Amino acid sequence: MTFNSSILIKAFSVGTFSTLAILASMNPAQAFSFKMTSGIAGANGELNQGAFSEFYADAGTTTVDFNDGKLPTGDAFASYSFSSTSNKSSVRANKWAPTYASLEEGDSNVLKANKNDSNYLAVFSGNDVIIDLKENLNYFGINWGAAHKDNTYSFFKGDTLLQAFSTADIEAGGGFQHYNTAHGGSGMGSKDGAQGNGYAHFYSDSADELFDRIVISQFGGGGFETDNHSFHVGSDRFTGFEPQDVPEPASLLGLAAIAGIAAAKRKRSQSA
Ligand SMILES: [Ca+2]
Ligand SMILES: [Ca+2]
Repeated sequence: MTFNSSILIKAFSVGTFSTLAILASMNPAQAFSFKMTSGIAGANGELNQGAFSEFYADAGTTTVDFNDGKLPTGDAFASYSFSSTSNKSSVRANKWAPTYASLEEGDSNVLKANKNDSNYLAVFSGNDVIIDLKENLNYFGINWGAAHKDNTYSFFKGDTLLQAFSTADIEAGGGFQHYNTAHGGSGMGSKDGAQGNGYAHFYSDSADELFDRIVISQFGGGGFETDNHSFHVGSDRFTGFEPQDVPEPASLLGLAAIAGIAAAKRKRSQSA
């Protein structure tokens, strides 16, 4: 069975306020925090593999770099699957790959995006990627690149949606770490004709927000490009950063995105 999120969003946008009230109750305040950083270069100093998490070498951390051209499935610690068989979303390599930026030689103020030559994950509308984890996590980090409006992450514990984040949350939180001038871009997630990139960290502020499933979605045009996913197991809050307040996902489209994901999950449950 295929799932068309755009139809659901359209239906939702003319929907009822009672639906909004239900969604609000699904989204407890300040469940998670996020932080955008530069990330770090590859383990041997490689600049052309995108950005990695500053925590990737820590105990209890698993990192997926997609460099073998496939998604980990089956018994993998992080098992990836698609919400539909449309084949729009995939592991690939091209100029849109998320980038790591280093300081321009001889200039301590100018960040230069280094082209990522490796495979990465691209997600498109109607073909979500679902990541099921073997254990509870308190941290998920990604090199987020070529940002578009409504790139969306949703964090679940079992079937309960804990929180979702989209491009608008990053913009509200200060924007992306750098804007890659190697290719054009406009609209949310872009600045001065260049698209946002950086290493985004999402983490639990308490033991009540541990998660074991992540859904990666794009709503609308453009793709959602990411690389170097890092997962950290935990039984309490993530201690790598101090807790901080995060703006609630405020836009109607943000809520519609959550509704679409919830509906997709119900469909999967029914067909399972
Ligand atoms: Ca890669
Ligand atoms: Ca994109």
